[in-house]
Amino acid sequence: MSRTLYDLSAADGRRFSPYCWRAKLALAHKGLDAATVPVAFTEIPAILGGGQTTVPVLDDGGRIVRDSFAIAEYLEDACPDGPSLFGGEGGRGKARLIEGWSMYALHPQISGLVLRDIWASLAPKDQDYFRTSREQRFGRTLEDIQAGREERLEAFRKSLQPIRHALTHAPYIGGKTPLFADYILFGTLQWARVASDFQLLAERDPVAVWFAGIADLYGGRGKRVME
Ligand SMILES: N[C@@H](CCC(=O)N[C@@H](CS)C(=O)NCC(=O)O)C(=O)O
Repeated sequence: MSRTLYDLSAADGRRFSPYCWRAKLALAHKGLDAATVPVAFTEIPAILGGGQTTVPVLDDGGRIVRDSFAIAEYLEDACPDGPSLFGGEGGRGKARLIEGWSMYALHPQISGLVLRDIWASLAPKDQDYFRTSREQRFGRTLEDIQAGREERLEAFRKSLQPIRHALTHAPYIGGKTPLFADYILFGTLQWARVASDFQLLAERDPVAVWFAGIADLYGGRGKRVME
C-alpha cells in the first residue's frame, strides 16, 4: 500500500513547515514509511485534484487525512500495536495543550523573528502570495514584522521556561519516551531552524539539547531537511 505525505517546500527543497514536521515524526514514531511530495504554497489548492487549503495532507492508500493532529490521531487508531503517540487519553489532552501553546504563544513570536527569512527562502511563485497574505494578516510589511528581532529574542527564550521546567523532571515532554506532544514543539522550533539562520535557542539551553535529541530519533529523521 502506498503512503504519501504532501510536504511544504522552500525554493531549494528545504522542508520547513512546522505542521508537516509533526506529521513526519508521527509516521516515524509508528515505524511507517511515507514518500513525501514537495509542494509550494501556491500548489496546495491542486493537491489530489483540489480542495486542499493546508499541508500536511496524508494519502494512506487512498484514505486522505488533513491536519497534523488528525494525522497523528489517525495513525494512533490505525496502528494500535505500534508505540503510542499519546500514551492514553490524558496524553491527547496534553498534546492539545502543547499544540495550543505553540500556536498562540510561540508562533506569533517566531513569526516576528523569522517571517521575512521564510519569504526569502520561497520560490518566486510563492513569494507574492506569502507576502500579500502575511502582510494582510499582520497589518505590517514583512520587513517591519522582523525588524528589531534581536531585542525580542530574550523574551522568546524566556517564554520557553515551562518546557525547561518539564525537562528537569523527565527527558521528554511525553515523559520517559517522546510522544506527539514532543513532535509538536519540535515542529514549531524546526520551522525557524530550517527556514532561517537566526539562532532561536542558546547552545546550552536544555530545550536545545532536547531538540537535538528529537532530531536524532529514527535515524536522524529530523535532520533530513532536504529529500
Ligand atoms: N492545523 C493545521 C495547520 C496547517 C497549516 O497551517 N499549514 C500551513 C503550512 S505550515 C499551510 O498549509 N498554509 C497554507 C497557506 O498559508 O496558504 C495542521 O495542524 O496541519
